[in-house]
Amino acid sequence: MTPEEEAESLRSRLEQWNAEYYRYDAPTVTDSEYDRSLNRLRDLETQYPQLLHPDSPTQRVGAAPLEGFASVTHALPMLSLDNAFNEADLAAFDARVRERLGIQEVSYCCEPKLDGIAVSILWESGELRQAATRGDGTTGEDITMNIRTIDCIPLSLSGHAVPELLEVRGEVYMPRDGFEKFNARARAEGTKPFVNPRNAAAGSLRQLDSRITRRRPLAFCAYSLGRVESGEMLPETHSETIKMLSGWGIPVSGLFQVVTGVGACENYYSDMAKRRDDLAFDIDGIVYKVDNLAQQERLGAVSRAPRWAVARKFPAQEESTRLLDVEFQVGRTGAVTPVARLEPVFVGGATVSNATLHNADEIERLDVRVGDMIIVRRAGDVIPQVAGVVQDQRPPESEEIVFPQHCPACGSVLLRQEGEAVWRCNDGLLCPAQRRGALAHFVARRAMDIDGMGEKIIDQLIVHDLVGDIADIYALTFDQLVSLERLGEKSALNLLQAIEASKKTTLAKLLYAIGIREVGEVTARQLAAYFGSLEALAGASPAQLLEVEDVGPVVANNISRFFQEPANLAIIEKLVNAGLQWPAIGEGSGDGMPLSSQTWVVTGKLDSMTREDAQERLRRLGAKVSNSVSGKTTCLVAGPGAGSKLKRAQSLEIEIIDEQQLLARLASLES
Ligand code: D41
Repeated sequence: MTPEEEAESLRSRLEQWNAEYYRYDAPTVTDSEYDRSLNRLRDLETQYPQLLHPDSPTQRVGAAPLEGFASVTHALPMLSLDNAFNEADLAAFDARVRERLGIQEVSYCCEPKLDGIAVSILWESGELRQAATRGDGTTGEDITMNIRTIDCIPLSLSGHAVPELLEVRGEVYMPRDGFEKFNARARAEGTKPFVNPRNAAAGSLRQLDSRITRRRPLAFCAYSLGRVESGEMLPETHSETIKMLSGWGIPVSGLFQVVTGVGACENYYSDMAKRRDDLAFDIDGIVYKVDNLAQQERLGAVSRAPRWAVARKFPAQEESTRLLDVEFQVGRTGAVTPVARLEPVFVGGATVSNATLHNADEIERLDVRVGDMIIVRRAGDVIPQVAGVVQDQRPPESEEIVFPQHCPACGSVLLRQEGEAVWRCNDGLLCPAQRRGALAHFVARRAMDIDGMGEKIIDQLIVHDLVGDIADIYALTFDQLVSLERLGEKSALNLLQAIEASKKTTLAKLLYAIGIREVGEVTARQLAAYFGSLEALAGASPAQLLEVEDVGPVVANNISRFFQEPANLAIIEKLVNAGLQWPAIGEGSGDGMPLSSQTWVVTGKLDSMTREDAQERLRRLGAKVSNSVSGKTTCLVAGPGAGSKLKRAQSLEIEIIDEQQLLARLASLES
């Protein structure tokens, strides 16, 4: 291939991918593959300047507006960001900045690069007037109605000296939990899930009907100023500007940090790379900005990107690899999940060789076959999943994936309930796979916390028929345990001790551990607090169950059916006879505890313990722990990374403490 031919082929491929990415929210390649091709084209164009076309994909970003939205011309263009792909690129950026400014060391504002959609929002006299997508940087689409539906964006600004006209640029994104919930619902209802949170945000903003956008869990984070008219003197640095915006009620990242020198920039990068998985939203890198605005001015911009900013990307969270095979796993509720076996690939900081395909509908929706090149996505602590198929790389020998009609573990016929996407084995504890899942769930740390009973031991207990149900764990003897492979006398004794210790538990933990379908930890706690005793819960009518916070008709029905099933009642009786006990939760039992009648919220990252541990310790002191800040909140514990909850607590003037203060209080109260 001549350089001309290669450039031409790269150009048309990139155009195609670009259109798919920006206009239809349906990427067929990974970002890293896109970047590789774009870089190759850029290299060719640098080497052979005669190959450079004005309409080359290297010369623009985004695509022209779609029909249906009015277009908006940005008074100040919305610039794009240059990329630094490694430490050397970043060092070169810093060297250029220092040379142009003629100074030894530069202060940079480091901020996470949110993986969302860039928008511009305009407030006039403090009222939200207009919002537009970035589009091609010069012209975007009027999405005012859609932006107005996003809860965290203030419709009117508050605070001191709000300018007559204020235009703010920022990123609209979908936090991970909202994305997971949205997709889980889409999968259960058999509608189309989104490939990743970025596409979800793009697709949501592109709705012509803003009532649809309203139902999407979107958020916003400001990253720079656009036009400003009148008002008081503006700050001299980018970081002060961001703080000023925050003071008017506009959401900003709590994670930015001003540092001096490129070494400190690297430290920030590795720090955030480590914390990336714990954040509530996807970030795809770090943006470094010269903090001093006068220095920014002197540096200026070249071809639509400022010379004073650069984005350093993290390793990709999506990669393409080969689908080698599909296996079907049976979970503790009997749900059959197709699991993709993959050619191992490094993605999102780990080597991945398995990914979920969710269910039969998803296989059909993706139109995936064994042998295909697929796109695997791994973000945060979410299970890796097959997010797409590279259809034009399908090999001729690819094979259709046939969903089984019988349970791969016990052979019983699989059934699918009306309106559900999931096929299930309905043999309950008669199915070894379900028995295994039930046991693993029961002994887990957050359930009965039986240390030392790992999957290998559980498998052996099932194979040797030593446990039929979860209650049989309490009848295990020393002789039975030492007879298992790879379990010495010492380990067997330790395991027996752990089993014994687990008998002292709480009602909430027991309710979670027995595995009522869709009763997670939070619901279990609410049920325990509401009913106070197992007897009261077991005798509750569906109507009474619906009174409990978060319990809807489906969960109420699951609970009430669970306690009508004689086999379940027999297991509970066996557990009680084995000596399981939990403190009674009498009426007003919280009284007299140091934090009773208080409501606490914990947000952001903690260093010395997990958020869950902090919540547990607060609960033990009698506090009610909630996930959202409201007028009823007594105190907010905010670690680094706290976002909207912190803002809300500030605006409601609720007490806010950090981890050190929390530790001090716990220490004084826990005696
Ligand atoms: O978080 C982001 N995605 C982000 C994007 C950010 N933190 N800062 C940004 N800063 C800029 C400049 C320097 C041009 C004001 C950006 C973007 N631009 C940007 N986002 C999409 C295109 C450009």
